[in-house]
Amino acid sequence: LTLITAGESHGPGLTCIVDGLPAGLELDRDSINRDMQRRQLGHGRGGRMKIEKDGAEVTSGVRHGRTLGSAIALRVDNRDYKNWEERMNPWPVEADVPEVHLPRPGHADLVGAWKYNQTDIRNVLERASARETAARVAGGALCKAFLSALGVEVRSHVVQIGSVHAPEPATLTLGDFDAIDEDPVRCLDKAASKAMVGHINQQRKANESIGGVFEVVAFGLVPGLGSHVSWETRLDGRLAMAICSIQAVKGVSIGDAWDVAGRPGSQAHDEIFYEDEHYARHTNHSGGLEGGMTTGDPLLVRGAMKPLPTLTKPLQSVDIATHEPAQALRERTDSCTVPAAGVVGEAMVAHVLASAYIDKFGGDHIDDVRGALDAYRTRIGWT
Ligand code: EPS
Repeated sequence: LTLITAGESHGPGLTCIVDGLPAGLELDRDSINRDMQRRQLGHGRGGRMKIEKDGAEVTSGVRHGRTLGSAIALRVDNRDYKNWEERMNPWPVEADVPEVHLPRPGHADLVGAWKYNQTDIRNVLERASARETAARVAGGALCKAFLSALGVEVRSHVVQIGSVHAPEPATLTLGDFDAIDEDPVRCLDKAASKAMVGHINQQRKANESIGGVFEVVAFGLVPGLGSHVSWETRLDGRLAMAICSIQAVKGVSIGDAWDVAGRPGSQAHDEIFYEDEHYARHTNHSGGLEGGMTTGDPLLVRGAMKPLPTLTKPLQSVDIATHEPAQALRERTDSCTVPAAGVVGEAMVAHVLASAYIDKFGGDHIDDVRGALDAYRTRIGWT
């Protein structure tokens, strides 16, 4: 299942192509657009989000609300393009467009300019921008629709913003997430949420940007997605890549990862029981993955996001045209995007899981996938 994106932050628009979904899958336009809007939410967003009202237009691969089995293309317009038509026009313009020469520490600016032989950093930063995640979320919404049809639901929440941590919930259920998007930082704990909002306000006033940690949770997975037999089919690795590929994410963890590293083995694993003719676990330290395969328990994946590299009080840098010391590029920016990154994390996890279902159950039509899944569930007694 491939998901590719194209598009620059202030160009005419973004495109996502998803290829490999079975035919006959029912899609709902509103739920795709709901995800597009959820990605725009969160306390700490900047001026750009007042301009964009994201929605995804399907231009191929779908007819009368059902997939055709062919590649699906989604178009997301950049409303802001009207303010950037000269600077970002795909074709030559009369106007004299100034180049950007001041790389931001922490951004792709400097290395991208070296690597792609650019004198104008804008030729790098436009694609490196996290605006690209709007296209991922559009494609991810299709993966989520496929997973939903197989009984899998993917959610996310924020567990840390800057120095403020939410208390660790003992267990999570799907119902816990019903009102998550109504919270200003998409946090499940009200007191922590309030402290997070306060922290963002305080740091923003100090011209700082703020990072944090989000968690993606998937419910309803069948055991045995992914595989232990070769490194590239281990689901832990695929999820880590998917999460770490999100702009500004520097770390990923699965289950109690960093905590179990410091515990003795007797407190690190999930003991196996047989109750009411079913296998059962009373803990989920593994985050729903053993041997690179899903266990059938909720999948728990976290992404750690660094503070955004565009600062309203810029850091020390160098002008790449003159090599003179200078302050880094100062652009309009968000101060905190961890709540939005959680929504992007859902899309990325949904893509990895949808791929794993297709790898295991194949199917040109959604009914074939369901048939193969049901037969497997019956065989392993997972009912
Ligand atoms: C971004 C900078 C800001 C963000 C943008 C990512 O945009 P601008 O430079 O236009 O103010 O708002 O994110 C989005 C536009 C988005 O849709 O998420 C950056 O430099 O990465």
